[in-house]
Amino acid sequence: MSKLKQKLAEKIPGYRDRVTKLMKEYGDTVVDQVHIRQFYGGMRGLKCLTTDISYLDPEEGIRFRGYTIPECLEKLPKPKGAEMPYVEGHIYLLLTGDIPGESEIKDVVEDFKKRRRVPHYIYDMLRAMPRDTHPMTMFSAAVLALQRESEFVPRYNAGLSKMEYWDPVYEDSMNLLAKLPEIAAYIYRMKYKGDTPIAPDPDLDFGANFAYMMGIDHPYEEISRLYFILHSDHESGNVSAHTTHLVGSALSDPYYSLSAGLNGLAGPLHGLANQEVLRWIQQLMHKLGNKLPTKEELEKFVWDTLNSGQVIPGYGHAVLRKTDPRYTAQREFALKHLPDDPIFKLVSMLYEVVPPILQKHGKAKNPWPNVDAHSGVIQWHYGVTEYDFYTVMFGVGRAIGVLSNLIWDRAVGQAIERPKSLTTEMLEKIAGIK
Ligand code: HAX
Repeated sequence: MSKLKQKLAEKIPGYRDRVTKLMKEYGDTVVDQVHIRQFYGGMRGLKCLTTDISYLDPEEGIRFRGYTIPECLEKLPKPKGAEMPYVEGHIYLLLTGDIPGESEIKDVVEDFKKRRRVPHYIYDMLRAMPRDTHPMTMFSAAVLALQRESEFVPRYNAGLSKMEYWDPVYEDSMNLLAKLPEIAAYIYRMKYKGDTPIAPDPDLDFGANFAYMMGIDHPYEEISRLYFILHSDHESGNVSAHTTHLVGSALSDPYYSLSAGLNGLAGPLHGLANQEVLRWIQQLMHKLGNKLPTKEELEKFVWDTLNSGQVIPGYGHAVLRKTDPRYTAQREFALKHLPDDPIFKLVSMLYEVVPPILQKHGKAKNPWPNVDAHSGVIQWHYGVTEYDFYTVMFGVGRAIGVLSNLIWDRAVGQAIERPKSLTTEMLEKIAGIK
């Protein structure tokens, strides 16, 4: 058994005891109230989910297992000479709550290498799809097609005890996570680089192997590690996390669950916003004959977007009320590695121009940039100009968080999700209208 799985096996009984105590002794304690606006307003703010893997404070942003992004980047072990930590170490942290040491890291890296091989039928299936299919459709379809590899399904069918569910869900999740960089890079090289996939390098870690298979040189492996870590988790109420959790609650295995979550990530209000940001910026550059706009030109473009009834992509958030620290982490990387990039300069100008306009516009509760406002510019700088691919990379990262959550869901015996609906007439009666 790997050190990571061993650690999980040690931690699960203590968590189960805490959950059992809460459920048995405090099950009727009131946590929140439901308001009519939340029935139609996407249940915004309703406290009815639980996760110990990350917590999103509206003012401070995300903490992974209690650690801020700068703390994670500083404390997690790094490959020799690298600027960014091992993605494998972040997986260890999300799953166990502990910062791994050198021997734990080596163990996870080696375990992932053993799980990497992608069955050939996945490539056959991807190749059979029309090449202009959106890469998120390809990515999600590949995850779904891998479902025949599930270890959860045969073990469940053989009569698995509920206490053991987490074990095959762990195996499926690790097998799946280890394969995602190769599937993503394969889609990229097949679709955009003249069908020239690059075989993985068995000696490289998760982030470096992805950069290698993308065919992009140093420091792209650093941005890959940063990108996957930053996008991994954002509490459990966002669409990709909640969908994965919901589908998994029916005991659909991790392949079904993650594929569903990725389909939610593919929406323009969620993960697809990173592609929308670059498309929007390109429209602007095109309009101005590829020169940097003046502040006035930029302000006009932002107002034109708003006045035509569209949202400003990369700005606003359902929970956050400050600049997203995932934006800031990417901005710091850009300031160090690509300070003179013209699109970075434009993204920086937008950071000055958009918030006051959104405040004046008066609708968005959060006028500040989110993660998606910055992810595209760095990718563009290193040659990944095919912006419809950006959400796939978000998906590789997001899989880390949602699958970690799924393992813990099964470990603590989370029930099938089934909230209750009311009719509009019932709500009118409750409101005293009828
Ligand atoms: N531009 C223009 N209007 C905006 C806006 C923006 N960036 N953000 C919010 N608003 C508008 C909303 O459309 C809404 O208008 P209506 O009342 O007419 O419906 C109003 O302001 C109130 O919305 P809100 O309460 O501030 O925001 P929500 O919680 O409803 O939605 C969103 C949060 C992220 C979906 C929203 O801010 C948005 O559409 N942003 C642009 C798209 C985007 O960047 N999405 C990525 C978010 C991060 C993420 O999940 N990444 O994966």
